[in-house]
Amino acid sequence: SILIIGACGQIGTELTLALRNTYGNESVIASDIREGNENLMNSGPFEILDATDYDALEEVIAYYSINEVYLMAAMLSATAEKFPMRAWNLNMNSLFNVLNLAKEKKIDKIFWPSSIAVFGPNTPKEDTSQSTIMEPSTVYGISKQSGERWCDYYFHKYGVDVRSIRYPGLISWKTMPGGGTTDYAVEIYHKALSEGTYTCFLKEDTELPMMFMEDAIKATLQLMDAEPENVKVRCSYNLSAMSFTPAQMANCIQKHIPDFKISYEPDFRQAIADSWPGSIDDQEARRDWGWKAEFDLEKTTKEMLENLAS
Ligand code: VAH
Repeated sequence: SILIIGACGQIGTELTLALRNTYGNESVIASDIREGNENLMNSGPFEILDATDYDALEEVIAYYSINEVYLMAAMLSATAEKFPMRAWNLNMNSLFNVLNLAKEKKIDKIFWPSSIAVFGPNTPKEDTSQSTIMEPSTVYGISKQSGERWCDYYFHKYGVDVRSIRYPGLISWKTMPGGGTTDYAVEIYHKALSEGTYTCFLKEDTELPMMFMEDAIKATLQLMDAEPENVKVRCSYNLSAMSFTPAQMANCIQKHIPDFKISYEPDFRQAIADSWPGSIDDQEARRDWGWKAEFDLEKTTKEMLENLAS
């Protein structure tokens, strides 16, 4: 059976529901440091679990005969800048726990999320390639870059089948993001509907790679279902769907809500966003396991506004 660690987070919640739809509720165990939303809590087994507690994790793995783990627990970029050592502890020790359980053959397969945050200020910013200069300047980015190196090491040294995706900013209507720099791209839709205005914490011309959650979940399941020999990248796959600026997003929303107004008050998250690429080249994911995005900004905006308004 499958264990999702961090099942109550922005990705974890939707991943849990998608996995339960695919494999059946009882085969997918959700776990997190706190309880999740009603939909998640009522759809299958749940365990309170601290991802940094090796013994507790080993117990859950044994109790439910877990053979696959999705490790979605992490502290994201903005919050990690406020609590560097707590972020490092959570992001790294949770990963070591899962990698070591797999090394001991107690888990067969792992999914672990990386991020475009692994790229830094001197990474080429347009169509950023899979292997390029990578000097992340955020705690979160350093933890994701280190995590990628460890995943690659455990695969080559111990044969651990760990698979990973460098997610762009993710946009969903079912869950709220928590402590990220791309969170404006979710908040803007809620505010457009509730107040007709939004004050954006990034500058209007800040271009960032983004993806609708449905595409991100589809990619995750596609990568996990791929034949092992086709998974040629074992640090983490670049993945791309769309790139846009807050101004472009506001224009797209105004096609649906003509009176919507946006203003800009950049905060500390501007420096984080400025260190990341504007667009990503994901040719390896397309080559190795047939990746293809469905949602562009227009389709995403339509989906978000329709579902949030209903
Ligand atoms: C963050 N949403 O903002 C996450 C993600 C690429 C961004 O890593 O930190």
